[in-house]
Amino acid sequence: MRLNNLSFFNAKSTFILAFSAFTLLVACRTALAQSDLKFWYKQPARNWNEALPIGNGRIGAMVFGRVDEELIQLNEETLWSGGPVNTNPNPNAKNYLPLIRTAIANEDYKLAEELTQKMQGIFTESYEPLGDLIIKQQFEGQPTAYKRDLDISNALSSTTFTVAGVEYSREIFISAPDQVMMVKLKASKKGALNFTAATQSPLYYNNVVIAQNQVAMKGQAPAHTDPSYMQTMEQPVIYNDPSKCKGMRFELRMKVKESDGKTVADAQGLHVSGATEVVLVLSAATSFNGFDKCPDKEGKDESQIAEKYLTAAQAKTYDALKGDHIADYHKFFNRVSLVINGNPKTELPMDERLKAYAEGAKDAGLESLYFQFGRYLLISSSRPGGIPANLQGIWNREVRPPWSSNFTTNINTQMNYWMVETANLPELHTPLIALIGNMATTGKETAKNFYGAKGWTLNHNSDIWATTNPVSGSPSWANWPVGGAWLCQHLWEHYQFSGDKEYLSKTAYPLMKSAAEFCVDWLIEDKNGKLITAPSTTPENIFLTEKGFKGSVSVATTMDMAIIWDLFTNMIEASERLGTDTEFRQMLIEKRAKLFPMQIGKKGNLQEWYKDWEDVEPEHRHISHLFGLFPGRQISPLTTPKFAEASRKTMELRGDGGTGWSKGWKINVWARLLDGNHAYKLIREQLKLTGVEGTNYANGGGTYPNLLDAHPPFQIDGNFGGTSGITEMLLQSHDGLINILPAIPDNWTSGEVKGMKARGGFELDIAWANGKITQLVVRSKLGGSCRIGVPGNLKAASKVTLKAAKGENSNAFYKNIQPVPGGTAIVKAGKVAFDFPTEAGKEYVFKGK
Ligand code: FUC
Repeated sequence: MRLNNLSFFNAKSTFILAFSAFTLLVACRTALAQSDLKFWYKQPARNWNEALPIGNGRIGAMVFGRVDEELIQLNEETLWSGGPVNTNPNPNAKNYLPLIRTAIANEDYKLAEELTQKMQGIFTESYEPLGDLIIKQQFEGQPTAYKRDLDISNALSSTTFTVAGVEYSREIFISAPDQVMMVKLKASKKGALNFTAATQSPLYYNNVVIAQNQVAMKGQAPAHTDPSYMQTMEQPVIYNDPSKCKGMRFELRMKVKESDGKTVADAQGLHVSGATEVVLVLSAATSFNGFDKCPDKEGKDESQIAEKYLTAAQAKTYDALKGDHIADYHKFFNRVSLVINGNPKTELPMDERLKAYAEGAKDAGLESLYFQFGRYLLISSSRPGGIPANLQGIWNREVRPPWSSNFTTNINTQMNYWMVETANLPELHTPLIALIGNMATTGKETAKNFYGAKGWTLNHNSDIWATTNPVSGSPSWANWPVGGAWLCQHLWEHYQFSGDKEYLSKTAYPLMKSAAEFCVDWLIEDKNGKLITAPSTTPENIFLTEKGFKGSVSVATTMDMAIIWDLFTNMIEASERLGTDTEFRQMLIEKRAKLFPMQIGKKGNLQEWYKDWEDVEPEHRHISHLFGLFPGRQISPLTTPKFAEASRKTMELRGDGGTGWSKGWKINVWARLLDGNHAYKLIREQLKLTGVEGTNYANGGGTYPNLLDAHPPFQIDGNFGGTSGITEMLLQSHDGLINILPAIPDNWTSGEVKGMKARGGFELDIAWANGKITQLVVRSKLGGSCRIGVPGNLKAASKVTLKAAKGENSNAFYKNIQPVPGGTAIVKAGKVAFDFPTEAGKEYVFKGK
């Protein structure tokens, strides 16, 4: 609904602000540095959940920091089982569609469930580990003064200890510009370094000597790996596909780059003796050559690629490699800094710090570190030209990892990227965008073969081969063809933040349009003329009918309709922005108006199903029906207060429990409900130290000693979701204005965040104290009117007229969504909304008053 008057914002007058708009190109900003971004431990990692992750997007490592047998577990992001996907594994699938629809129309949900299972295909493949680097070092005596740390402000890991009066150190990093992993070992006494560096893999492999100071580990990935939850009598991991179209090759190279000692190489590894300082360099590659190429016979020459990186690194000094690595990392990391309550310092190692926090200690520094750790992890696992961060980012040690360590697209993959634009890392979005492009290719086949529909579709998970079909298993998760439509939100948001029209027209729009075409075909009319999806599920929840049947297949789940509403709305705006496709746009406007509507249930909650059924598991970890509130924009306390209130009720009924990513999601939702204190409560719960290994839903959630999120098991989405939640507490820009500090908890009495992004190409620095802005800086990349909602009043600084916000936001990126009277939460928070004009490339400074 549109309104001409924003008087409820409580903005009384027009403010003419004095001075100093100065031109400053956003790109040329001084690097921001945030201290306190190193965390450490007094002892080596006892298990994987204590080891520390490093990575350059492609190569990943978990550093255990062990003294006499250092373990560094390695990954390469393209190393997956399998090969190009069969897009028609179940040619009969679509024949069941009319039968399912009849069963649902007859309200025979049992039959519908059974028939829906016939519309299923094959499982995805698995992300595989590369292997281990083991450094065996001989010592006489026990280590003292042990310390290992991870410095996320420089992406460096180090381990130091003393044995028999000799200080030893190891410094490790993985460089993106040079595509190598560097390990520098040092001893304080001349000639005291004696070690063997060996490599091994849980996959098929063979170690060979390349030169006196260089070895290679050559291996092959499985042709197929069954998901870990599949229990059949058959071989779960199969090697050697005779067609050479499955099972990629890989190679790891390791070389002594610099040493003042002696090196000998054999099949056991590199043996170094009598050295004081040694630099090892490692490189890795696979034969993966694209989602649609046979990885063996059409594969890349992995050996040549690994060799090329090693040779290039040889020409540079260790210090030059390190300097370039840090400079490259800073380019991303230093764009955003966050200080909460002054980031109070602590002397505690991370495991003890987490324990103290779980026991109730205040540690705002840990909260801001956790925010930055999410950014660190994404920079380390998702680089342009590469593969997106999977369920474990790029860090996996198992041949059959939990849920195949794949791309689970009914929440998890999207959660990985929720913060990428707001936390100023837009380039890191591109691997996901590229994968969406691949999914659209296979997804067109899935749309045709499984649904007899146009366009492209994706179900609840995928892999490096861009699998899109419904996998086998319970329809509650397997049959869910709106995964592609959801991912299209990422295509749109990448434009919303950058304003890059060429990207919108060439990349995003065609993919969005094709996904919308699928949805148009997939929707059918119900007897009242509403458009519904059928069959329809809502991940991964089960309803209980009046007759006591427990099922998952019905029609028009709230999430289905919300995702389609989101895609249609984004498409409508995209075609307006591009000035194209008038007829298609009109058709979408008409269809959107007929979508089965959101409903409020008898408990005052937002209904999850088309009927007001009970949940079999009322505290289920998924909160799919709240898609419209987050990550969507159909519901907001400002624009649809009634549905926002129903969403709040739903959240109360679901409770604050849940596994790792579920809590991450809930932080975002409470922030969107503008309830900072509730969001904060969940941050504290998410940071609760856990040692729980294995899969455990009941006792779920928490953070491992290495700061990685526990589903359990480890799943990286919770980390990224947590970072996103904090961004949503600091800044929102989805519902008609830039809402500054929309959900600051009482505990964050003061703070400063720099470099956050808002839609329409704005970048903001926000400083606050006692719930009021002290300084606000807005940098405009694209120009245009800027509408801000701020707690308290603003005064002076730039030569710009600050007017009370009125009527429609004229900025194209904020059009079509207008606050309504009754959308009062912002007023309750004492907010004032202003408009001011901006010019591209200029910076505007305001002070609180
Ligand atoms: C979804 C979740 C599971 C798990 C899996 C990877 O299916 O429901 O809990 O996180 O993704």
